[in-house]
Amino acid sequence: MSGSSQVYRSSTTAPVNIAVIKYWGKRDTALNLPTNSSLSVTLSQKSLRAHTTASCSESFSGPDSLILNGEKEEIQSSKRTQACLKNLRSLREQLEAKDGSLPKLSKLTLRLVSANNFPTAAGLASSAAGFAALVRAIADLYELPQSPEELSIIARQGSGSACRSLMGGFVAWRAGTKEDGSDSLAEEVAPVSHWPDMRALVLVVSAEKKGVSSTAGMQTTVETSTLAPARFKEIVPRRMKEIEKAIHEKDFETFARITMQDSNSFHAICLDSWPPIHYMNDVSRAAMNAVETANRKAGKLICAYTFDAGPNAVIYYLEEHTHQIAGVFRSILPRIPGWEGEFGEAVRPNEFGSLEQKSLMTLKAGVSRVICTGVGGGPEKIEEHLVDEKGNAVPHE
Ligand code: 2P0
Repeated sequence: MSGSSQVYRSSTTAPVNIAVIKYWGKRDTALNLPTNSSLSVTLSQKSLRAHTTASCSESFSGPDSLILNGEKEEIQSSKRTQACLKNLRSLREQLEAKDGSLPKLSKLTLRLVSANNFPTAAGLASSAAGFAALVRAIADLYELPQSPEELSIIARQGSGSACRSLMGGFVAWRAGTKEDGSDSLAEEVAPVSHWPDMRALVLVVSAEKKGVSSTAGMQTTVETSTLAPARFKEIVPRRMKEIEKAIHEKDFETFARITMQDSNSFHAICLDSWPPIHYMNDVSRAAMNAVETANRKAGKLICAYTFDAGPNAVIYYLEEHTHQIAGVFRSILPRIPGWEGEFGEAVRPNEFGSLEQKSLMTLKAGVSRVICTGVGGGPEKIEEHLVDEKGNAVPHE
């Protein structure tokens, strides 16, 4: 193919990340600059991923477009998406200005097509994987030389937590201090290979779209919570140091304690906001109870719960404790979907969890699926395109 009909394409997949030190609060809402640093575990893309194709061509006309899970998204009015596109185009323009032989892709209409393999807005950080995939795919299409850290500054403007999905393993988002946000970026703390036996069991409590959006909730907290300033200034900076050390030393007990403390601290400042923000429900508390029971039975911390802006539980544990943790949940929830797949198949039901009856019944009634997964790698370039050679979106499955 040549000339004006050529369709340039690049595709990538990007992972979901689940924070163990939570981002909750912005010091700048336009640039998505956070009130504190945060740290997450990147989850395996075998279970959860966004897949995005970025394409451009002289034969495309009209404004840039995005199709997400088969539906056209309105991106012209989305300041966040526009900020990402503007930054990426400007980096491409710089390359084109330096090397006149490069095709002027920065001038062409972008057609973006994306699909998640999990429900959007189910409280599973779909915006993180989505913006990470979008930025990575366009950066590859434009053949940008920028590092994942540099691209994380762009993804952050799409959605704060997205900056942490540009890398695998254990990832810190440094809050930074500059007003322009140029030092508010993600950094790999340790790769997957450092602690590959880290597992995560997600209990999906609700696949409904969530009530209070993160963006609105964070603003309410920053403006009204009396507990939040201490969290931003003292508690999180201390915990970041402690948990990074725990990760480097593969000290699971410290990792687990801080993870649970920080989830509770985040939900405490939500409850301390006015009007108060509730994300956890009875099913979440039953999951907490199950984690505490497993830890008590083991006589040490072998698992840790964490909850985001919704009722779903994420439980971290090491592979060697699969039977004591995932096994107990499998025996309580044998028939719900999600036990198939690489990590889940290895889980045998364990009937000796000794969970009290009330929590048991609450979990049985309230958990709709599990996602049995583990720590995974960063975005991957793939040749499976969601836009065909002629520039048409491939129909959504
Ligand atoms: C986190 N969450 O660290 C925290 C914990 C939810 C609870 O990042 O407004 O979708 O797009 O920057 O990233 C969810 O907030 O918010 C989030 P925006 P985002 O994972």
